[in-house]
Amino acid sequence: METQVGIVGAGPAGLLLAHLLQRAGVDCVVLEARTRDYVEQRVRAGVLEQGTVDVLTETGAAGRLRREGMVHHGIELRFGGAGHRIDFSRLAGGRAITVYGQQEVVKDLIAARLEAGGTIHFEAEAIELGDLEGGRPRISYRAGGGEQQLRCAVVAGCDGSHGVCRDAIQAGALTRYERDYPFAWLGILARARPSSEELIYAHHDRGFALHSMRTPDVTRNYLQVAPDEDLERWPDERIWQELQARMATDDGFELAEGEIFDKGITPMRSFVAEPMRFGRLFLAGDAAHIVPPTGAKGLNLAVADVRVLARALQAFFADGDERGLDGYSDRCLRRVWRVQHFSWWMTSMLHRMDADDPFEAKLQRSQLEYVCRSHAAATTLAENYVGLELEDV
Ligand code: RFL
Ligand code: PHB
Repeated sequence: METQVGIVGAGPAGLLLAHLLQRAGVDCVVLEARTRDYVEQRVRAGVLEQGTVDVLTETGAAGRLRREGMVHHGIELRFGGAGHRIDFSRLAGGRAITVYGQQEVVKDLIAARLEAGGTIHFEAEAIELGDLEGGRPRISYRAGGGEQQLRCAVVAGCDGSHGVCRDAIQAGALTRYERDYPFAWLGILARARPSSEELIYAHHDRGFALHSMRTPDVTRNYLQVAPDEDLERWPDERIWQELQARMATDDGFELAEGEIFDKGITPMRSFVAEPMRFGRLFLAGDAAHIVPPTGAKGLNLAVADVRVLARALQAFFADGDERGLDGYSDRCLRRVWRVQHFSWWMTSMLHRMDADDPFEAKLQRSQLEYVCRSHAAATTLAENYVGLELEDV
């Protein structure tokens, strides 16, 4: 098999890249290790920045998103028994976020590709990349019980944090930056109506909690837990009890409960691999970087990478212009580090850090109060949360 761009991974990064390339007349093949059903059901992020919604809208992939997505103009920070609203309309120039599940974006992008006559090879697992520094890279993959090869001019490594593309880069060519956090998130989906119109980020002595949603009948809630937490120790009653305790306010807020139909633990990690290019391989999304989910940025950062990459590839294949490809890594990394800082900052401000460090707890509380009182500090949170424009990064 041969193509112009071999895309490894059908997550948001790989699927959006295929969608943008198809519209630009660049030929590509998508290889995905899992089944279609698996990638369409995988529960992950749920907050789309304005820029993410814009690109899906401009390219005709936002029909259902426009109908079913919930536009939010603020979030609540809750601590000390009271809520404090961060108002995006006032602080972020009218930009907003849209709450719409990542797996819905994935379903929409798969449908868009198939409708446009493109294909996605599911159950096709890339195992090795070759000749990345030459003109005809090679992707070896397993499919249908045998091993096959895809030849292409460029490889897009969109295979997430556990993929093979990053590891195909020669030792010494990559620098890794990372930070682990001493906690994880236990996330649930429940058949319960949202208890607030907007997301609630709660800082509490018992640990962080987040109230989010997917539809008018389904909520998504998270609890800070130990990094090695065992799900078996969290029967539904304990989850609700803990959520109620961490979300409680002095005026008697109660979270609506319902049947829990999905439960999982998400590790918290910050990671960047630099540069995001090696020869003819370009990394995008989680393959190149991971952020802790407190800033709701992972999916949006993947989308931002791919927008830059699609433009660069279009110029390369149309005119042989390599400037976009040469600038790809530096251009993306500016946003990546801004988002890394924001995600680390939100994580550090909102979670219970070291229980034995009362000094740290006082600093956190001071920071939270300042963010809620100061127009400048609230603006910093708001403009980063809704997503910075490229020129402001
Ligand atoms: P993805 O979505 O991980 O997609 C990568 C795809 O590549 C496939 N793949 C391969 N295909 C072929 N050959 C191979 N050798 C392959 N190896 C892997 C995988 O099956 C997969 O389909 O990466 P992408 O596209 O970069 O998108 C990034 C986002 O998915 C990610 O940033 C966010 O979802 C992060 N994230 C969350 N973010 C939030 O804001 N809120 C959340 O609640 C949230 N939950 C999560 C998450 C990430 C998680 N992972 C990656 C551990 C929960 C989890 C479990
Ligand atoms: C979600 O709805 O899954 C969600 C919302 C906000 C976050 C992380 C996850 O910061």
